[in-house]
Amino acid sequence: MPRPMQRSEDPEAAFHARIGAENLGALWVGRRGLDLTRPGTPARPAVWRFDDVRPRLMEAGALVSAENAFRRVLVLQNPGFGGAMRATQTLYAGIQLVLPGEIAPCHRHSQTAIRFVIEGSGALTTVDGAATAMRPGDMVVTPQWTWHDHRNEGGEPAIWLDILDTPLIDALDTVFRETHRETLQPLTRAEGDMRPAFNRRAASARDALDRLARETRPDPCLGWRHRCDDPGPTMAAFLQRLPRGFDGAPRRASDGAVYCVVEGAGATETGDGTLEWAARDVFVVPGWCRHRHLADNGAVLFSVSDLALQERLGLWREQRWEGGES
Ligand code: GTQ
Repeated sequence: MPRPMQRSEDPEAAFHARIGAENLGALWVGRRGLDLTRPGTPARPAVWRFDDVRPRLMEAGALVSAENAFRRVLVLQNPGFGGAMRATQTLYAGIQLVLPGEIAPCHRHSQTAIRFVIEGSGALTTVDGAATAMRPGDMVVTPQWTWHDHRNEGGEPAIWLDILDTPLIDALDTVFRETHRETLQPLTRAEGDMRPAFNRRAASARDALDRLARETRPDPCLGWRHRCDDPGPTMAAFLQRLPRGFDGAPRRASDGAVYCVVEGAGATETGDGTLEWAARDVFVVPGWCRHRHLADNGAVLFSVSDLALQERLGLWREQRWEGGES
């Protein structure tokens, strides 16, 4: 009877072991069994319900001040990344709390930040010397390397969703960050001086969306979707209306997205479970994940993805199943 072959006697295994020590690897082995026809993001469809997150945020509020935490944020960690600070492969998302009278100190960084205001009307963000009020539904952009601080001058907690391109900028090894010598930067300009405008008021995006809904037919997969002016070189932001009774056609796109539910309730079906969501919840649809939206009573969704960068690189793809075929 032949002896079972020992590892050391298998010339290929011995080869791999030897070259591994020389920082070499065999491509045909590393790829074995992988589906190389499509991206394989570890990101999973996920939802964070505001009613679950808010009490945790208030606990955090009792534990640490905004100033001591620097940013008092609960990070939305996609379960596919094992506790890493990623909502998708390229986007970071977190829910930030600034209590009445508090300050989140001034700093700047090479990432672009988008804030979508969920609760409270008393907060202000200052971006490069110009202050803007943050009201529910507003999208406030902090362009890369602009000084920014937040303060709450009102009487209620201010809560917003932060979306940053941190995992993307980190992948390029280009994360830089600087703290301002003062907690609050001096105000040097009127809000309107900022070009391009860094606060895309909720009302103006809603006007654009309403116009779309009046003048066009809803897209079978997306309903009506308005693309806001790109908040920077990497990310795109959308405001989208799913009409009453929406029973969307399946679609997938190479840009994974973080959604915040502005109004209404509904569900998003994926091959990896159904996400049920309502106003103020946040959910993630990973890149190239086939999904469809449902909204019996209609809904309005805000979303952000890395579409702007994918377009610049000529990489963006989309696939739709509009004819009802599977
Ligand atoms: O408000 O500047 O959620 O720098 C993460 C990093 C918020 C901010 C975050 C940040 C900020």
